[in-house]
Amino acid sequence: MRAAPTILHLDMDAFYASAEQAAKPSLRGKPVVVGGLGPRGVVATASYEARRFGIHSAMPMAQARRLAPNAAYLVPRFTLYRTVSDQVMGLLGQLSPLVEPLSLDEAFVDLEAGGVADDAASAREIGERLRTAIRAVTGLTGSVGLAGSKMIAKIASEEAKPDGLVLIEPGTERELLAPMSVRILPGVGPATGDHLRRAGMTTVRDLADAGEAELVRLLGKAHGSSLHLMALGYDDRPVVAERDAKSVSVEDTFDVDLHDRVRVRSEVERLADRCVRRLRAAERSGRTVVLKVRRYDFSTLTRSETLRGPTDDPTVIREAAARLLEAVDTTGGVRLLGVGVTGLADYTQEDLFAQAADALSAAMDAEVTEEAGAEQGPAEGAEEAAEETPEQLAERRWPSGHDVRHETHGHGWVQGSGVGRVTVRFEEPGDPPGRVRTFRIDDPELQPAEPLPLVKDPADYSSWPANRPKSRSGDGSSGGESRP
Ligand code: DCP
Ligand code: MG
Repeated sequence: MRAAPTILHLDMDAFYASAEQAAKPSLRGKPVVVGGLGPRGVVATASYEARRFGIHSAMPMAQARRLAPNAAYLVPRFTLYRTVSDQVMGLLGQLSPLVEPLSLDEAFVDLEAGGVADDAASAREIGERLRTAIRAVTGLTGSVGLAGSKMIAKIASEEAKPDGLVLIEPGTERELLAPMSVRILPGVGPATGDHLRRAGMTTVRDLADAGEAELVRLLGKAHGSSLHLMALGYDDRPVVAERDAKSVSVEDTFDVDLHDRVRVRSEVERLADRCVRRLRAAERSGRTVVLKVRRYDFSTLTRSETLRGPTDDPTVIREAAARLLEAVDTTGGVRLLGVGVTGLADYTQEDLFAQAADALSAAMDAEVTEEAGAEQGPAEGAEEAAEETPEQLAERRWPSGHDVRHETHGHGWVQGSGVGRVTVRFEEPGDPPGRVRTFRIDDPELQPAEPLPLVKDPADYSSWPANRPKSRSGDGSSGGESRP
């Protein structure tokens, strides 16, 4: 625990939904639900407008549709969210070498280690400037918590939501936590929460009063002791940067489950390459390659292979991941894939001969895979189409919410599709709401398109935070209020 509130926790507000609202001007201020639209679909997130109807993450999509039939329902677009996430993480990386990302939209930053804050006043100023920078660069809002520990900083950012900043002065943690539900503490899920409630403990104060011995009796040694420390506001965990982490991993959830084995293989390859880029950026190498597969039924398995020595060689890691995939049955469909490297070291100690041999065989394999991929893609599509209804065909070809480009009308997004028809709204980020037009689903002038940047002409934050960037497009005024 430190004496100054220099641990920062950032969490973007309604992240996927806000990104969609920024991309689609007509959805600003409207209920938007992002998630799986199929029969097994669940809500990934809902805009704050949709949350007023009671919609929240992990709710079945069918239930959300009953609660808010008129909300916009969109499938996730992970490429867009990752681009925004990279921009946000880039800004954080300029504040401190110690940035610990927890997910696409969430990270801890050690401001003291970055030399940008050493007391409450300087921490608050950096927190506000960060919120301004995020808004200027991404067009989205994020909430900031500042405290003397990770646990309290995370609770603070939750209190700050949406679009705010909360700073908790060190020394006041216990008092702050006391009236809160036990569920606020990390590691207390619904089951532990129930267990504690049956023992008469609902608030953090109850836990602190119960004492360590009682909590250990209820929950076991490890969990009981750590919960007792947390109830007292005590949390000494350091912010761990990727370069000091024990592992580096990347993963992707797919908009629709992958069935085609060739596609699954090529996705694993792509993830392996992305993992290597992260590994190299952190100047690390690792010895154990891990493959993670979540199947259509949410069953998740991980497989790992340990190499002779640490490596950061893309072909070696790609090959290991591919071997691990061979042992996994993916016939029912794949929802998520991940590739990671653990057992990290700061150096590479590779059997050079083995590496060269691996590289050669991988290069030969890569050619084969590419050819097979080119053949397989359309064939599989055609096979599936035979079993699809016209509505499903239209939805698969033109997924709701995806970007399109029309030769005459310009950039737009799919608002919906039905039998033989697709409805497109033509608008771009930063524009006023645009007009809707309907086309035949095979209109040759209509093509799928890549997402556009959410901010057309972003301010230059490359030397941030040392110098304030020149004021441009609203920068300099803090977006939204901050609470004490
Ligand atoms: N997410 C998901 N499934 C979940 C929870 C979240 O796919 N069960 C995705 C969608 C979210 C993103 O992760 O936009 C970030 O998760 P958060 O918990 O931070 O939720 P939001 O950013 O959407 O909202 P909040 O403003 O409460 O942070
Ligand atoms: Mg969030």
